[in-house]
Amino acid sequence: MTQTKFKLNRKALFGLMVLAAAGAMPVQAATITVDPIALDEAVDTDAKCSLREAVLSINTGGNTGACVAVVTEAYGTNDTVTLPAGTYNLSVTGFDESWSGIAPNFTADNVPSAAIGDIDIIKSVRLVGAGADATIIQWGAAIADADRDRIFHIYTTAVATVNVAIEGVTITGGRTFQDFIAFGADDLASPVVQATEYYLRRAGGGVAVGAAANVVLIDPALVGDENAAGRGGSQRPGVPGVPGPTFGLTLTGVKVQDNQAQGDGAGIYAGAPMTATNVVVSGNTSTVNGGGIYNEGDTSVTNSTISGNKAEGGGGVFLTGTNTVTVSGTALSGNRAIGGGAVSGRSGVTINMVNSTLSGNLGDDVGAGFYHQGAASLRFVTIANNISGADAPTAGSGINVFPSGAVAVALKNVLLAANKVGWDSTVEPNGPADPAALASANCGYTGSSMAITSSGNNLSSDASCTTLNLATDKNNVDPKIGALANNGGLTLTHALLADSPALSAGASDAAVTTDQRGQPRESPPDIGAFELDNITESTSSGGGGGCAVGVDGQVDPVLPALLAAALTFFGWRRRTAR
Ligand SMILES: [Ca+2]
Ligand SMILES: [Ca+2]
Ligand SMILES: [Ca+2]
Ligand SMILES: [Ca+2]
Repeated sequence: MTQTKFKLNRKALFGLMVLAAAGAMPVQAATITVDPIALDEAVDTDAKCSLREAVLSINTGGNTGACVAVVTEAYGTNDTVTLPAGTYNLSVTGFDESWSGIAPNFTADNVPSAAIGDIDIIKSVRLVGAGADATIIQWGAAIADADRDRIFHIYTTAVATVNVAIEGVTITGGRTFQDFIAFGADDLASPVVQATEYYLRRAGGGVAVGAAANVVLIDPALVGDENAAGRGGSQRPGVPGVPGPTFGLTLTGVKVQDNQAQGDGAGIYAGAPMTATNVVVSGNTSTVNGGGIYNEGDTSVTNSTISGNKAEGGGGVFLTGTNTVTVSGTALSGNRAIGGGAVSGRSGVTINMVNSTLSGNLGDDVGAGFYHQGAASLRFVTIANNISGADAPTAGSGINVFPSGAVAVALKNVLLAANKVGWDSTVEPNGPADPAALASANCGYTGSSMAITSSGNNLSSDASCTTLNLATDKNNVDPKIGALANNGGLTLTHALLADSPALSAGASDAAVTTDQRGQPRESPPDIGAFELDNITESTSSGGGGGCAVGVDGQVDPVLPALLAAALTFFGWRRRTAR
């Protein structure tokens, strides 16, 4: 401002008076920029601001160590931590989740501390990286697996609302373990008299939202994830009727890769609503449920890839609680679980899936593709080449329902191709050498009824989808699709070949104007997640290149590598007495 005289009109003068009455110039939310070469430390020794020190600044609302928000800024809600390109190696070990009590009344104690182990975030904040391939957050190579913790934990009981946004980073190498607490009573129901065991189980290998530790009681005479009874500690934030703070997680342009959990949700444990956009969740391994994502909130996953994750239930995603989950523009491929290779949903969850592909997932027992107990709507979805065991004679591999009450999975413009059952993973642990020799079961059910309904214009390569029987449905027809490939867009798709019966055989849906790749839908549209444009339909010999996948079901080329990675999983368990 110059020193020359100026006139104030009455309106401007009033404005200044209001500002003066407020006591100060408006202050901005704080922004901290982390130094990529700073040591991971909670107490400053290097005069540089580390990620841990930055989050401690946000949590405490004051400059910590060498982290300084500029003077016109004040800590409050929605502060920002900027993470320039670099690799951020965590090295401060220690666990802030433990247990207390005397058998049988153990409870989990969850005291979030960003000073040790996982980076605990207890205030609303944005973490902004320079892009997932540029900003990497991981445990340092010198830190042994057993000393690692997850990467980020969003939880507190001290603040009413915590909304965290993470953008443009990779989160990798996180670990959570279960700790042995004590032996319980003898299990008299077991044919072999055997003591039950108490464990503290920690969820969320990469990112956890909510109280992610709980005490479980396990009967060693049994196997499987149903063999665990929770005992306190697993508060479910954001669930109606459950008091406590509410949390929200927004992930944009984030990769969550190669994390492990001896608990639910190896990649992401979302005990709260989550919005995930342009996210890659891959190579994560859980010994319980939710290899990629364990979700218990009203969540949306958009334009994302969920691949090569493993778990006991829900290799790609495990969905539970009472909420609605929307999946669009997303590929789920090469995930593996005992039940629900790509998707496993519980009865309270309504799933809306559109413009998405489930391909090449494995279910050692059942439901390699879409395995659900609740209501769902699938529109413009392609479900192909998923392979299951032979858990039940009526079970399906592409879609398997086990309805709880009067719910159904409704299909419209859905393409089902070469989903197989009958694989014996005890004989062929890497997946079947010859999928074409297995029985085809695009649709099926566990229990008493096929709760799959048609809203029209579906196509199945076999005759197993007996309830897809409207005039516009096509059964036992070779869909003529390409292998899972990059056909443009952000995610992998199965292109339609030029002579596919799915071409122009769909019904227009005003809410769906593009395909999975973002290409415009035509009128009438094609069935499935991929739209072949009319010009290509009439002039080309194929949609997106690659070899065709016939009705006999060739394994996708990406599958063998994913299967090899899966092998290291099932023996991966640790038990620690202390
Ligand atoms: Ca420092
Ligand atoms: Ca923690
Ligand atoms: Ca911590
Ligand atoms: Ca078309």
